[in-house]
Amino acid sequence: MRQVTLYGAGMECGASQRGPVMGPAALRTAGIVETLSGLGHMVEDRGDLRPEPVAGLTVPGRARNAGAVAGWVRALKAGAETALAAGELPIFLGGDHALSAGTVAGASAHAAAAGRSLFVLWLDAHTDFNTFATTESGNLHGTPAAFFCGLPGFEPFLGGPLETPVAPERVTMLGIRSVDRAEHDLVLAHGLRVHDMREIDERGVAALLAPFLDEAAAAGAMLHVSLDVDFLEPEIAPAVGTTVPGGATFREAHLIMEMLHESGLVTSMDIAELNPFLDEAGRTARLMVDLAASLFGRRVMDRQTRSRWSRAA
Ligand code: Z70
Ligand code: MN
Ligand code: MN
Ligand code: MN
Repeated sequence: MRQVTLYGAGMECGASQRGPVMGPAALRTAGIVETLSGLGHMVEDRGDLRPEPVAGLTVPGRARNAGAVAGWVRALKAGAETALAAGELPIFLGGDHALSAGTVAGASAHAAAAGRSLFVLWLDAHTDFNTFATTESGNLHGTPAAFFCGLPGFEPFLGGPLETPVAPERVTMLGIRSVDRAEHDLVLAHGLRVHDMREIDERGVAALLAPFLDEAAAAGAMLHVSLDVDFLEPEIAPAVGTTVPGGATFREAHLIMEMLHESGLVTSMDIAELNPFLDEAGRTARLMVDLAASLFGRRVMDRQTRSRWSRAA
């Protein structure tokens, strides 16, 4: 049983299309509170966070809505730190993926204060590793991973440098199939563990994920999971602004969630990029809630075999 708290973060200023503002409401309508409560957890919906007001922010290059994004990043960083310090397992309901700049920064600040390391599992079609200098679109939802890994140039987000960046070698990305040229070189240079769809096809998600979870368990680490709707194949998850064909299947996604549950390692989570304006009668919102259910313990059969992870929930 976990103390799960939900925080709406309906930002859309980092995205190219409008609609993610409705993401938190759609996840609530799809029954996220009832579903997680039904699995035996203590679940509390803390309502929607609001961005901090940020005035007169200027950034180099072509970044769009930088002041508005900075306001959300600051509010979300503080929100994540407060929730984790209170012993909660927060789930942040997006909202565009720029929200993770704040949530992961908050989680890493908390981990540092608690003397633990933070591992990040990034489930996405995109690496979201652009900087103000490399972004081609200007959409800041393409930048959060570069921000929380401490790449230079993001000082406007917090009004100063990020004090507790995430070590890039503790970031594993799965599902990747769309990376910009300059972004690609940055990802390689910084040593993130990026597993593209080809690698999933060749080796399978379990073989890619298990060693990462083993390492996090051995380190006594905290684990933040950031799930972008576009990680999934668009035919099963159409409610997202940037659809990229060839995504993770229903079965791959559920297997990842079940392994995460079994690991007992997850300490915070984002559900990002849900755009209910593009959904088909709520099916993507319901799928995201079902995936969360698998992460929080829903299963088909009780396993007779012992879990491979010592800290299993
Ligand atoms: C592209 C950019 C992106 C999410 C699209 C796409 C980024 N690399 N991220 N959807 N979640 O514009 O920077
Ligand atoms: Mn993303
Ligand atoms: Mn994406
Ligand atoms: Mn996207």
